[in-house]
Amino acid sequence: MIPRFTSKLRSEQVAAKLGLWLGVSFTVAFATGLFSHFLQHPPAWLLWPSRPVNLYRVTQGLHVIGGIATVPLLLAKLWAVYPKLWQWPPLRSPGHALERGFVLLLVGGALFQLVTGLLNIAYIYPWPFGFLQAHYWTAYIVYGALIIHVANEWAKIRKGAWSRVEGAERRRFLRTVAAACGLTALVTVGETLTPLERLAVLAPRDPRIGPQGVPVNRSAAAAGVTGGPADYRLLVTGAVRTPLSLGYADLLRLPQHTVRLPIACVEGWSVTCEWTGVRLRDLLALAGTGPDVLVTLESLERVGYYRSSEVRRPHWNDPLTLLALKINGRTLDADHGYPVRLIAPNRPGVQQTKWVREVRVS
Ligand SMILES: Nc1nc2c(c(=O)[nH]1)N[C@H]1C(S)=C(S)[C@@H](COP(=O)(O)O)O[C@H]1N2
Ligand SMILES: [Mo]
Repeated sequence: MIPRFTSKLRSEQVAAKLGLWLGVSFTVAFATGLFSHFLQHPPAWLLWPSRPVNLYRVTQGLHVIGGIATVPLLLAKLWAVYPKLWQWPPLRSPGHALERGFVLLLVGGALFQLVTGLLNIAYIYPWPFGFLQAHYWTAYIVYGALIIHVANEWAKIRKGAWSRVEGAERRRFLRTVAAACGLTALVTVGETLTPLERLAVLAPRDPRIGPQGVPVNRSAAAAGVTGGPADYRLLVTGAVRTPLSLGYADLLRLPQHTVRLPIACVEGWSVTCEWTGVRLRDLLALAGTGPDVLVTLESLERVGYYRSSEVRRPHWNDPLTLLALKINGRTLDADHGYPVRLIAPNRPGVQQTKWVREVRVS
């Protein structure tokens, strides 16, 4: 039997408004998501700039906080259009069947993106597939289906999305949804917007909790990194005139610079710290390298996705890019990459390699 839907809050206009907001949110998520992906997997010809310093912090904050805040919005939209599931006959024509197929893809894909995104930042991985691949490819499916949906519904969107909604209860309903989204953002955004950090009660990361007041994703113990500075050597190898092998004390004797840069994790949290250490470009100059080299950093960590990272010219040449020895004036904690870690502007956290052992030039 087909259920009867009696709520007066539902209307084409309400659905169109919610759809418009979702369209904006999904566009932001898609754009910032692609930015993050291609920052981490750039084609050979692509040189991302190292400035603005906080660009990645902002785009990834938008991606994650925006995604979290979209949850109430998507639920409201699904509630508003849910009676359509029961339309009869379910398929009127091949064209109608195709249209419904795309809606199914859109709804399924949108739910998939939000659920996998939320679980990922909560460090829960109850699935057999790789999060990155699945979240990345589903984004194209969802956004493609969204464009088709907008084209199919254009007449209703034009009529309903921009005009004032009829009915005081419906306007109140929409205001409530907007408030729910705003509140969700407000209690999470503190994980990246430091002045609001005390409000970040729902955020999976409190930006104040961790060794030296800075969060850690992978600890030294988890990465299997041990050993003191006595046997530590930083190697500069590859396409250099003079390969280097520097001890911890040698590094401390090189010119030290202090910079303020954020760690901006792909999971959305970020914190600005004051870092002190040796400029990567000074080290490269000491070893003698060409002007257009590619630098690969290798960590003391033996296995793990983020044990190595590439640094292209805009980043290694930036005077803010350091092989840091100190954080906020104190020797790095083992969990923050002691003895040496990379810190560079406009760069995802996963590429801020900790426990650097080798600087390989090619
Ligand atoms: N060698 C190594 N470096 C690493 C990681 C790692 O797993 N291994 N994690 C990265 C990630 S995901 C982030 S967000 C930053 C966090 O730096 P922090 O632990 O000092 O805050 O380190 C990065 N550097
Ligand atoms: Mo991260």
